[in-house]
Amino acid sequence: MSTKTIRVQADLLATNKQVAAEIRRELRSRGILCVNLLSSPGSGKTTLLEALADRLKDRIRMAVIEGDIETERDAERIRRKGVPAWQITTGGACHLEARMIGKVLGDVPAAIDFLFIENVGNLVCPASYDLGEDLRFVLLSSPEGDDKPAKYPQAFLSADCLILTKTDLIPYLPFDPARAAAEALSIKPGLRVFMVSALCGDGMDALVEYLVEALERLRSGRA
Ligand SMILES: Nc1nc2c(ncn2[C@@H]2O[C@H](COP(=O)(O)OP(=O)(O)OP(=O)(O)O)[C@@H](O)[C@H]2O)c(=O)[nH]1
Ligand SMILES: [Mg+2]
Repeated sequence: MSTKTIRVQADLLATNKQVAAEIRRELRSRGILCVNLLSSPGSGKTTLLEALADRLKDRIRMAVIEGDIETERDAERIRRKGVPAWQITTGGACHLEARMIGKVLGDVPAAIDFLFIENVGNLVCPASYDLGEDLRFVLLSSPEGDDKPAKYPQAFLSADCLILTKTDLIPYLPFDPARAAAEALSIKPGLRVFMVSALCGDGMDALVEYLVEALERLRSGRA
């Protein structure tokens, strides 16, 4: 990579960081907890959000910003749950950037508790872009293999929580959740680990409890 390319990349990330900081300030002033979901395509991000919508409804208000290269499909899935959702289509870019979130932010209702951002399915590029979130979740599904944290370290290093998804499939796969968690923890000590089957509901209560506690901390200024 040439020095010029490296400089342009560094400038881009610095600008992104500034915009992300403004978004974070704005959302915190509204008392909204923002969570950025990262994973490979198909790890279960939208299914997890659908399951959260089912569990949080009548109790907690959420909204979702969806990121994909093409189609409105994920936003449509979320809207079918009665949750407001906006679709950002990047037209080829493999990650969301803070300025894209900034464009949608004005439409997000003030009276919500959680804003979830589903990043473009990709375990590499999204890790470098702060979107103004308070929490970053990295998802790893059992069919992907338990060797992925060391192969894609930045995603795990930048995350607050590791969500091991599709745990209902573990009996049929050579996937060792303890190995995946230990490898991720060796990259990012202190990472919170959850094991979830969004389809069956296993592990969802613990995740919801964690989110609600994080919201309470944010609102009491202890975030
Ligand atoms: N068995 C099982 N399948 C699941 C689970 N969660 C998601 N899936 C399936 O995995 C597939 C992909 O799920 P999505 O939620 O669309 O994955 P995604 O991460 O949002 O995918 P992209 O948006 O394309 O990156 C779907 O066929 C889901 O039904 C789970 O807990 N168990
Ligand atoms: Mg999705």
